[in-house]
Amino acid sequence: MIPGVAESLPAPELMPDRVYTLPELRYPLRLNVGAELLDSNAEGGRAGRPAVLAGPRTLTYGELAKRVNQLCHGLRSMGLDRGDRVLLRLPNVPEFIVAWLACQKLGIVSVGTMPMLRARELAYIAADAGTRAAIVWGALREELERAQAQAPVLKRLVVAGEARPSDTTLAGLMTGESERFTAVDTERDELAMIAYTSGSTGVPKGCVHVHRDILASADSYARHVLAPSEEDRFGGHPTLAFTFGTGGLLVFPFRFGASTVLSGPFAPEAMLETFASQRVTLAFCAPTSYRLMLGVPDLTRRFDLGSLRLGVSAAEPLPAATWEAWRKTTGVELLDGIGSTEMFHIFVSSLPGRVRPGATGLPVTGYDCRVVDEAGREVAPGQPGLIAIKGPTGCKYWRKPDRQAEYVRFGGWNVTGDVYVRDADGYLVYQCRSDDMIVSGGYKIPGPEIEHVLDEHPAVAESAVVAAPDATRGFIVKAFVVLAAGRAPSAELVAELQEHVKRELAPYKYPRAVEFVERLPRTETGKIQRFVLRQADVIPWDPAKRA
Ligand code: 3UK
Repeated sequence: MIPGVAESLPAPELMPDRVYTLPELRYPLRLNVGAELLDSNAEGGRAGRPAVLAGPRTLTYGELAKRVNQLCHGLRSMGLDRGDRVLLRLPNVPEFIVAWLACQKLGIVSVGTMPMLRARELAYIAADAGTRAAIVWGALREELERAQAQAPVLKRLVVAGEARPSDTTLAGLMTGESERFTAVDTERDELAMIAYTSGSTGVPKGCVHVHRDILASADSYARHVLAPSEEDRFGGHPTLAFTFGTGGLLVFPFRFGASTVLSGPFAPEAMLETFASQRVTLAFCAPTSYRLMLGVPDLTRRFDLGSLRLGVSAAEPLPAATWEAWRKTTGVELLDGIGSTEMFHIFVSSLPGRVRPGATGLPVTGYDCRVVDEAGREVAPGQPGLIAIKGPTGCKYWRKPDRQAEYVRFGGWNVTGDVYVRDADGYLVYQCRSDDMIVSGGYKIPGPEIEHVLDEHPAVAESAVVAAPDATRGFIVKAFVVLAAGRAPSAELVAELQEHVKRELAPYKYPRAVEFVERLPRTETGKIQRFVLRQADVIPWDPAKRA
């Protein structure tokens, strides 16, 4: 046990430098992650302790448990039960946490979706996961209602927040008498959640997590890197629907009886204000956000960050310059960590007091990590290769037998598509992506998905989308567009194409730069040479050739 860390279900004692599979952690086979995170606190002496802080609202573990239990009865009364999939479309509000925990206690598989997703993206997820019902935040209902037309499986909506008289509401489902609900004991490999990742080819993949592997992430990464106590307050901006947020703002705080601080959409000053006023101790943000916060004038004079003990940085690489600037300004150490939706959370991380700025860090206790070539052979230190990891969490896909087979082919190693170099001391240094995924401000944007949507526009003959370097966001989406016959480039057309993408896809995916070209560079076999476009060595648009 770590002193000061209270756990109902004891965390497995992990030896350093040894990889563990999930069975080797020896969790009871029949457990429920909802009960472990909620009931163990509410019934284990923490009923009066704060669980969720959101602006002026505070929910203690006792109050949270009461709401969750009432919702369990309410969802059952609607005919939803164990094994059903339910889509969640809510911002970071307490209702998200209530809904997620109720799903877990019932054995319902929660399918979190990012608030920015558009109808076609939501319809894909609803159809793929087979979600019969959704719990939706009133202000976010419109895109989901449009998605229903394309995904007939999604029949029922439960509305939280602002609702209409004819709606089935979350509050209405929580009016039952009974404030107790015994969580179902799940079977060994019973699903807890499906988290969708933007696949590099543009087809999202459902990553499956079972009840035990969610706890495993808390007991490996959070416990060994962050060593939380019940006094900690976890805060930050990642959406609860993204496993970075599900872990950092729900699973980890509750696993250690601590509190989570929820806040509205990210804005630099508002985030700093929340850190200061809610006395956040552990921050979870993307590097772009730390950089934007550093741009706030007089930040340390205006915001007292004295409670912050560590900042976790993930979703994209943390440059040494950002690490140093944050440390110099705030005195707080940032811990870079690479995680993924497949792995649930971080598997290679910097450690407090042992940070090497510019390096992601070392494998998290419980995980093993290699840098390999295309054939899976380990490369020498100092040589670039694909990062491959193994541990208690990892690649389990929802109805994607090909991907599953690939995972097996790699002998249980998870290959994320990131190129790394391991230095002589074992520190892992991020280089780049090995595919067409664009990482911008921590968002994952598959180039081919944007091309597909651009090509639907009548002014576009064809397009190619790549990552272009950007001082704030790391990279931005840049589109090279060949126009349809009779169309000419203009600033208005750039804006129109950008609006088209924002309407069809989550707005963060839109191309911030658009360049019109005569043709796209291709190989002899006709494949677009994106590396040429990345070097911007392109054939410019030439009206003379267009006559
Ligand atoms: C990239 C990083 C360099 C990398 C995530 C923490 O980002 C998360 O999950 P996604 O599925 O994307 C995974 C990909 O993101 N990446 C993430 N962290 C870093 N690249 N340095 C980093 N520190 O390309 C990776 O393959 O969206 C992050 C926890 C949970 C998560 N789901």
